[in-house]
Amino acid sequence: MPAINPVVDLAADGEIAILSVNYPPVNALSHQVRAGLLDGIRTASTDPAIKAIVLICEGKTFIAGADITEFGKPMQPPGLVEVQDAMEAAPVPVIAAIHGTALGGGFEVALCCHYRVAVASAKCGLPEVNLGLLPGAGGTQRLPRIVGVEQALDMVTSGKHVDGKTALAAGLFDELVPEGTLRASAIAFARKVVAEHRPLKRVRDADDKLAAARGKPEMFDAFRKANAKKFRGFLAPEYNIRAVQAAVDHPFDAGLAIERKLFVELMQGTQSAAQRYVFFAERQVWKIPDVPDDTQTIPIKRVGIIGAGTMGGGIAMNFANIGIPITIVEAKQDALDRGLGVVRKNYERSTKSGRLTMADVDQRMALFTGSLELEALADCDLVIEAVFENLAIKQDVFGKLDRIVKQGAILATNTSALDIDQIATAVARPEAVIGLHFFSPANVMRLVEVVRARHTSKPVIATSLALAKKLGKIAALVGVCPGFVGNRILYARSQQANAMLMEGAMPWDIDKAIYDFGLPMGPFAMSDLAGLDIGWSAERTSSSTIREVLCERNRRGQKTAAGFYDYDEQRNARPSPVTEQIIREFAARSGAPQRTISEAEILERCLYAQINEGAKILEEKIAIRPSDIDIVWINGYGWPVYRGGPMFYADTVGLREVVAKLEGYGAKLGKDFAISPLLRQLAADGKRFGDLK
Ligand code: 3H9
Repeated sequence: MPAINPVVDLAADGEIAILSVNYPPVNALSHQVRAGLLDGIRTASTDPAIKAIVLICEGKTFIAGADITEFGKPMQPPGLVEVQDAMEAAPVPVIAAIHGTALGGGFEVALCCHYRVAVASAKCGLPEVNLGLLPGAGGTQRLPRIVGVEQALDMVTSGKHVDGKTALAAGLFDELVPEGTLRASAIAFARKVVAEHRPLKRVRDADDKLAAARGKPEMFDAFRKANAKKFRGFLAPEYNIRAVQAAVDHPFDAGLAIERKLFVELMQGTQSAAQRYVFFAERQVWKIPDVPDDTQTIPIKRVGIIGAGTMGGGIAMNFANIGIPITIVEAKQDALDRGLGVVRKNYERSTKSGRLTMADVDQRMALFTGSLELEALADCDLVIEAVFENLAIKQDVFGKLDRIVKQGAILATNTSALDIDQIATAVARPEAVIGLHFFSPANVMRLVEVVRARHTSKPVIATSLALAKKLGKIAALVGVCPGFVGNRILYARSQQANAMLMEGAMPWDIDKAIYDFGLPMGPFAMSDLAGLDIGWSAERTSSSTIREVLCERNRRGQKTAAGFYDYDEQRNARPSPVTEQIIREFAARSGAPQRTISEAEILERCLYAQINEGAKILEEKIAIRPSDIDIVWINGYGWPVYRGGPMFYADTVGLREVVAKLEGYGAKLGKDFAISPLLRQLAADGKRFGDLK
């Protein structure tokens, strides 16, 4: 039998045709793959010698979905549905042989095969929701016909990958076969189907699982309600729900037509464009132009952490989770005991949700060695300092580490504010110094800013990034400047938020605008959560800022049940008349005229100031690319994924509009506010941040 085209091959093993796809890296359904599959199915189905067809993939995975790089471009025929129809209507059984991940369009192709066999390590799923889409090739119609409505809703709105065993139990796979034998086992399975004259099972014809859900629309509303918080702001989950509902309410082809219409709507919208952009941004962020993939890395067998406080303990947990032993150093025994106690408690909490067993907890705790001496860190391959944010103290620690820790080790600081080049002056090996800025709580938050100092070596960078990946984090490589990328942009927003308090807005007005835009909380709620007294001291307080006055009145945030807001016992916030009065008095003293500030102005001043700061960060080469800034803000500060990050958002608004608005706010932005020359230039040229390559 002939090779169909460079990426699809058709061969025969006796009376069984083998249609195989070989399109690295993930066998995505590009135009050539679709064309090859269609040709292959047609050729094999019209060959009288062929009794069954096995569809299998080369490389590390079964088809992982539509080719996302083709989205947004004109579709070249054949469409996927044409391919699927040919499979489903084939006169001989078609068997999908699955390894790796059968995802999205790939799984939808498998659902058009009459049978599915898989190795146990294979997974399947419909992750389109994560791209702001829904399965647009019959997935929302076929899936509930196999697993029922409840499980289908869960799968399409979470996008989760289902493991082989679960898929077998749910009827998504017909048989699991031994690892490494997929091709032979699938051929044997095909022979069995032929010998036993098994029927050509078409998922589209199944109805019993749907019948059970008919006349129960409340099921869908209950699902929406239960997940309202998770789905807030996102269009795709709701569209997925409607598509599954169409499977229940309509015959197959009518349901398919509804699915298509909903799919096209999502595909044309900004949310999906943003989420697809983020998909690629998350992969690009690891690529560092001057640190090639083959850069040598340093084996990390033991990690040292200095400081067993919230940050140190949280950071250490990440390493324990992947089995790396940790030596944790504190100045005093009681602080060390307290820190390790908190770590254990955090782990024990995970046993309640069933994520860990007590044996897991013990195993992880056994990886910790506590010490009161920096000398205990001598053999560590990586030391992360997480002590008090004070340059002199950190320099002192690094000076000592330089004398103690073996050569070749990485000396990292978790500072979020200090100049790492200054810290590096304390050692004779500045090439070993790097910033690893974890976000709090460090065992939960995905983001790590990896901060490259002036002399940081490439192996130290490559090792830090590889390690972050192993920890399950997402890391952005950034340069040294006050606040690095994330906090510097946060500061730009805070300045505007604080300025607006003086002009007549209340904290809750500003927070509401930011929350409704899609962030998990606004700047003032965030300050209350973090504690208003960070960096504040009762001895040195001067009543010169609203924040100071709040602290002086023991309004230090959530922990004192009062800050910008008042809190009840469940920590529910409500606007505070006390805070309002403090702000009004401050504003009166400042002489600033009071006015009503619109939600639009709140958003524009906060967000455009962030965009402007992002542009400066790019100018100064503190971030490598705009999408890295977006990754930082999505993963570190909860910027809504469906708006793609501040820089992507700026492109959707239009940079001319951003500059025009900033100019319009002029004096209100503050005396030091300057519009970034890069932002101005891009706007003048009619360009986007996305054009910066
Ligand atoms: C869909 O199917 C719509 C249909 O319902 C309807 C159609 C009508 N296309 O992640 P990795 C690239 S929507 C193009 O690092 P891993 C990726 O960019 C789709 N390219 O590997 C990267 O490129 P580079 C539904 C893709 O082993 C390289 O492959 N499917 C695609 O960690 C390696 O990727 C999905 O959403 C694609 N579909 O993980 C699945 N997928 O090397 C999306 C990947 O240049 N993919 N690339 O940076 C994944 O979840 C993971 O890639 C996978 C492998 C789990 C497969």
